[in-house]
Amino acid sequence: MKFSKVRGLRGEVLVPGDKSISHRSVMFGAISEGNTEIYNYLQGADCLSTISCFRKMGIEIENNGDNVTVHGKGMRGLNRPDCVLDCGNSGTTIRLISGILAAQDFDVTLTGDASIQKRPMGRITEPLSLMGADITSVNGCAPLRIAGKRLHGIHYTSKVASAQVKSAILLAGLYGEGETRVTEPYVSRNHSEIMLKHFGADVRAEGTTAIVQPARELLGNVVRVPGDISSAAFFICAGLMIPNSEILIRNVGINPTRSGILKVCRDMGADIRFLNEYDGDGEPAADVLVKSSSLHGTTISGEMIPALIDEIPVIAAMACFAQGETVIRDAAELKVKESNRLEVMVNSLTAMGADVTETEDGMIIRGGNMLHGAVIDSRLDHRIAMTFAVAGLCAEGETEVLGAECVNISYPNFYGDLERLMR
Ligand code: SPQ
Repeated sequence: MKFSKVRGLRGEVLVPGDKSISHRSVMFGAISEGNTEIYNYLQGADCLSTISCFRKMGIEIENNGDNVTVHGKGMRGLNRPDCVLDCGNSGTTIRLISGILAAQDFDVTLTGDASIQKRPMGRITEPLSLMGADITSVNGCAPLRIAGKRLHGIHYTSKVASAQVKSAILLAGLYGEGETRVTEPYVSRNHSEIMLKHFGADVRAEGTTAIVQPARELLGNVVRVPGDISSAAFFICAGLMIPNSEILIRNVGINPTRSGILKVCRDMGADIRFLNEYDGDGEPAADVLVKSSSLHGTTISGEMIPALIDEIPVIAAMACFAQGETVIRDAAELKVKESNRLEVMVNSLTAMGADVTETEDGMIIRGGNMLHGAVIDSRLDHRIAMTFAVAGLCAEGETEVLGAECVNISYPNFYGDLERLMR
């Protein structure tokens, strides 16, 4: 798909439902008693993989476009699937489901696409094994073979701040004997803690430690999924960096453990305002108004990183249009996402004429150079494809994004929504 310079982006956009919250609503609904009604469920390929896995374990799930009903069968109601569970491209699906399956009374195999088969699974198999799970992997990667076992609680200290690791352990902890604690270096997104509480589990946080008690049952509930800030990020950054732009992005989730991008943009001099703020069952949301802004460089590191980990590619592109230097540190996790997002960003921005240097755990971007069009290989990574669609709108000449269709993972209508704003 090809992109070239626009005169501005103007109008309103309603981004699709949050991917992390959508996954969790189906998973937690499936192991709850009674029905879970989900509004604004993300119809991206990753969340459809989660639905498909639970259907294969005997859970009836009605998917009527945006709204999904899960007919939960309780914590012990899953059936042994008669095939391998395919998690597609979704790290969240394979890692969180593993926490649930480790405690069932059947064996199962989980796998996914070529990218999933390269992503590290030792980060979940190690703590789950310490809880008594029986999981075998292929050199620390999928396919994962899980033989359900009786589990017990642990206090696990994770080297990485990862919501997927934390959530897998908490889910296993619901089934374990005794309390389970997970301590992270920094707090990662807390959607599991919020939603498990909403479904009746005893979960709490103490600093960077999440604590869960074993549960006898969870109760199905209503989940209203806010718009995904990781999808909104492309419009936020595009609106700020493309002159003559003004975009209102409606119903964006602004949970503080996810909304680090807003702080960083404001630190860079961005004009961003909230028009309506509201609290949706513990997951706050707002309409976000962004206007073209004169940006300057900043430093992003430490505890800020987990709150904007998936937004770093588009923030890096935006930093090319900011005056001065932007330093991104402590972001080595980007190397183990759908692609090595550090390497791909540095190489692709350099191909467009940016002044970027890769470091051990991040990059340094010296902004202010005009970018020019290039052919960019998305590596079938949805965040990379959307980042370079946006970069292509303010570069000189034409930018071609290869594998552009991979946006269907998290934002199937992305290009249509972007086009409607173009002036
Ligand atoms: O689900 P997946 O493939 O891991 O998706 C990504 C993404 O960019 O959409 C990461 F590649 O988001 C992760 C995120 O990076 C989703 C997630 C979650 O829902 O719990 C947590 C983050 O991953 P991690 O490894 O930091 O826990």
